[in-house]
Amino acid sequence: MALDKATIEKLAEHLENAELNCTEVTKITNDYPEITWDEALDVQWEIRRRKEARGNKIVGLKMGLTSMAKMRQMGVETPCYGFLADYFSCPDGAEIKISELIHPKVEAEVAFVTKKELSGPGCHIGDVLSATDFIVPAVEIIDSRYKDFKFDLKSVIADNSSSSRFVTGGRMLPVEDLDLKTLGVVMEINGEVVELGAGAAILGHPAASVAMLANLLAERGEVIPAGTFIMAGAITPAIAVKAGDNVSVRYQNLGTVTMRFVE
Ligand code: OOG
Ligand code: MG
Repeated sequence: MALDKATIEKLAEHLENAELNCTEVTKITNDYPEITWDEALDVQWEIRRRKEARGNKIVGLKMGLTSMAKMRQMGVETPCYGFLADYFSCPDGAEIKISELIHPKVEAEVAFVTKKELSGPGCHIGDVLSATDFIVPAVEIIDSRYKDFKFDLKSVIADNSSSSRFVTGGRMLPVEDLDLKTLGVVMEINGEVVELGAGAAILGHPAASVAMLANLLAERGEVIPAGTFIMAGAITPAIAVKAGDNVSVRYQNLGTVTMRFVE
């Protein structure tokens, strides 16, 4: 049974309210087990529409579940995408309020900023590299609205792929000055190394993730416009944080991104 427009809108309102009010909800496939992949995306796009109608700007896109570490951690086998709203963006060294979130986790990522439009189908790594203006380090703070961070792929897609906050910092470099496959990252919390990894963890090469995003968007007649900020997905598993935690992620050649979690 296909979900009608009113149901898509109701689910979008339900999930967005969970985000805005910091309340956990049960996964939507419990009540709508028949929801399709496309309908889950309809819910995400409706949340995006609601935010834009309220005056929020969309400032970027993200891929998620692009590393084996993340797929294994969350028990899913396919990547997903989401959008980034203006108020998700935090400066380097930011104090991030735990009270505005449900059960945040941090992820070490790299972001691409494009200088040319990217469109699928058939978008590949070469297209992405030639369309990239620069690479900049980014740490994502994900915050699934689902109880205990437990979901299936359709539920997480509808929930804007757990998008919540992100911090950019370090320094940008042109893509030709980096080996994105071997790019090392070290995540430290309160001075202790908690995770480490290399760019190849993201679908073999972080640019493959951006190509996949262009190809997924093409299925809905959308493109990645020039000048888009895109996070390619976590290199390491996501780590839960609490008030008082100081997070610092060191990137090979790209500097450090830091943030502090407060009450
Ligand atoms: C889904 C979002 C995953 C990533 O980088 O893998 C994600 C989740 O695990 O809650 O952003
Ligand atoms: Mg992420």
